[in-house]
Amino acid sequence: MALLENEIKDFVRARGVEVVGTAGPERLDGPPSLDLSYTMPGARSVVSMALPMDTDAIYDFLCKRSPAPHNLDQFLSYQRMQRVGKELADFLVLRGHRATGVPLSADYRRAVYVFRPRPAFSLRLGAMAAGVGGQGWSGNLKTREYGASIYLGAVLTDAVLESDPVLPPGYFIAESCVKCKRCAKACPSNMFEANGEEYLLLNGELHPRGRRNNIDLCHISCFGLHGLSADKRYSNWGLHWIDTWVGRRPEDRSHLHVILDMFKRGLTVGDAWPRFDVLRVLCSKLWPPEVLEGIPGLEDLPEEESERYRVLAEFSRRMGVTGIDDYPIPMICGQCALVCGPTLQETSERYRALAESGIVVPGPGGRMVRVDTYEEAAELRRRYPLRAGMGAKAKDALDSIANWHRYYFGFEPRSFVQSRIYSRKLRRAVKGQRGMDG
Ligand code: B12
Repeated sequence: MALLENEIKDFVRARGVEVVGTAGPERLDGPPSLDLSYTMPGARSVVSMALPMDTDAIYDFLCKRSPAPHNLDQFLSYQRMQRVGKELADFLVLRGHRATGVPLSADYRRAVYVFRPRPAFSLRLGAMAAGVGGQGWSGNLKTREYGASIYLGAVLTDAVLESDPVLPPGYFIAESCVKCKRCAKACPSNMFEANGEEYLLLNGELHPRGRRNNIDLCHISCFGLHGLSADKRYSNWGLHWIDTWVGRRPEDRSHLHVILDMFKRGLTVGDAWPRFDVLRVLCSKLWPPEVLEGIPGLEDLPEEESERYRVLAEFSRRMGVTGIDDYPIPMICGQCALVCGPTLQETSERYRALAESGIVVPGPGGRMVRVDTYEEAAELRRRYPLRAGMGAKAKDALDSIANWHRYYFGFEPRSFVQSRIYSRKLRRAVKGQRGMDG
């Protein structure tokens, strides 16, 4: 490996990010969101980095003890990744190159249907190209070191970097996912199937993953609009249910029904925009040190749940987001990634923790209460309904419409053309493979 690549890795590892890889221009033939020039004109290479999620915080989350440690872990880790990205970009500039850190989420391309987000640059695809990991059954990027429970970051540069070796297509699927698929069981809205594959085309190779039913289902559970599993045995940390989905397989509903249900629920909860906005502002930039001043680390997080919420609400407020102070928990799902550990044994332990964790619903004073059965949860929901006032609902509906329009709505000819070309190549490759399979 050449000198600059080694320097980059030493630089990143010295800042505590152990898993790092590079991909040069010959490795970047794939879906449109692998086009580096969309984010940085003239970029030729990507440096991909992965940080592990905190394991104790994952267990607190999955066991329904508290969602606060995992949320704080995400807040701090995303900022840490932004900082390492910025420092690495500055380092490359000092070496005479151009370079930029990539936003860590919510940097979507403009689209007519804004809720099927296409990132400007896909960190998962970058990580696959740079040999940091491979696609797991859930579509999450999986690493040998930590499984899929990771945060990804990347720096793009005009330097031509030597590429690291990649994992062969289907590496994790064959090695562990076929025996496991706990991720599919951990998704409350059944966004993807435990059986049936689909493919991603990267550098001429087809990478398998679980067939997706409908990506809107992922938004519905990840943004807390419906958090109850179809078998009514466990939930995520979301506040709401879509009543007509209870006890049903949401994936059996048509796409149009799912969209209508998503709008009906999302536009009446009263705090949908600030819940998304925290993620947007957290992931889009490196905040100045004042924002983190006095915010405890995970090990110093107070024991009392309301105190923990105060810490998270304060963090959000310093980033300019208000309106979710009573329950400042933006990351309420992601269970497909959280259960996926570095070994099959760890994954099955995490899944067991989730499957036996029961259901959380808002109880007295809106505080989340954990119960064992669906009947108890349904009774609490009847006794303590969460109802936003008309004013809050109207304001939030207007904020949501205005801001999704402002940041994400539009038509981009370039993305449209790239997408058509990629789709055609993918169809051909899949047909070719089926032909070879006989
Ligand atoms: C959009 C998004 C979401 C959405 C949608 C999730 C999804 N499944 O796509 C929501 C908000 C629901 C979400 C949820 C979660 N996310 Co998220 N999310 C992203 C984001 C911004 C882009 C994901 C992505 O790469 N999509 C594009 C491609 C790869 O997805 P695709 O649909 O499979 O692509 C196909 C087509 O769309 C097409 N295509 C690709 N690009 C383009 C572009 C255009 C224009 C067109 C037309 C087509 C097209 O080709 C592809 C293959 O055929 C990334 C950050 C980033 N910038 O990369 C984080 C990211 C993927 N999320 C992450 C995480 C951790 C989560 C959660 C666990 C929640 C949490 N705790 O944070 C869950 C996991 C859900 C899941 N199973 O994926 C991590 C992933 C870690 C990992 N191990 O992979 C990332 C990388 C953020 C980070 N910085 O770490 N996420």
